[in-house]
Amino acid sequence: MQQPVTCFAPRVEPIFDLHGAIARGELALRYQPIVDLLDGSLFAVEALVRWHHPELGELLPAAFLPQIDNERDHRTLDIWVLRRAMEELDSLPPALGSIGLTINVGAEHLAAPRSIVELAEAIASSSFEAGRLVLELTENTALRDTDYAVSSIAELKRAGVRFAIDDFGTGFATLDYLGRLPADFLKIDRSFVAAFRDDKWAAIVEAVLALAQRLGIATIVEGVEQFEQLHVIRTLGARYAQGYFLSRPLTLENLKTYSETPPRHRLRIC
Ligand code: G
Ligand code: MN
Repeated sequence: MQQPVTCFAPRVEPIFDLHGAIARGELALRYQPIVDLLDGSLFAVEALVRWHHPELGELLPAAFLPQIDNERDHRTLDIWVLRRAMEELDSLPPALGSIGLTINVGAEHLAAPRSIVELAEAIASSSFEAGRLVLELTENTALRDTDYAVSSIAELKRAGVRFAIDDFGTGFATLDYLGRLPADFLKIDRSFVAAFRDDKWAAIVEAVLALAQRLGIATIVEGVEQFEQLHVIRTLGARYAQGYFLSRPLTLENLKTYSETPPRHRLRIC
């Protein structure tokens, strides 16, 4: 008698399985220093996620974020990064005890009520001081409900959290945002610094710095890769800077070593 043929469909694991990656411990954080240009002291670190993918190798957010196509999973990732970074920084020696921590949060999530509750709960349940926390609002799509986002920001600000507008000057992070969102910091996108050779771009950055100052918002210039760029932004009056010239994103271990660098050496001034 002929045996019935049983057909098993091959089990296809999704290649970008975020929940699986979290469960298997494939995500890790790096910390990129943000330096105070007044004296070279370490002001804060930006937490940046890496995915050690078993098949694709080490992935940067730019490689995998576009593959995660639902807001719920983006929020899961943001919250995972927030919790892990607060926990790791809390484990640092007291000398590093007061540095700030910046976390990337999709600005569009601030319009999702559940997201605000999740953020507030994660912050409240940690022993990390909320006043050290800066949420960087990044934008992939236009913020649909700015009014709601403004009230969400206000609520988290009452807990002591501060806000930065990330990648300012590109995409959706426009002047309109500066007017509407109660930001504490403005992160000037690295493409402006990259274009510095041209006087026109230096003039734009100078004008943005002046505008931020007028609005009482502190500026963080991103993507500083060369001494000349550092020199120009200091001359133009930027307060904080971040970029490969100052430091690449570091492991927690290397951050401890970096924190021992004499502050003025970071700015290459004697
Ligand atoms: O969008 P956001 O500013 O959060 O992006 C941070 C990303 O920018 C990180 O992936 C980080 O590694 C990268 N980055 C940080 N400093 C520099 C730099 O000086 N040059 C370039 N090209 N990229 C940088
Ligand atoms: Mn950022």
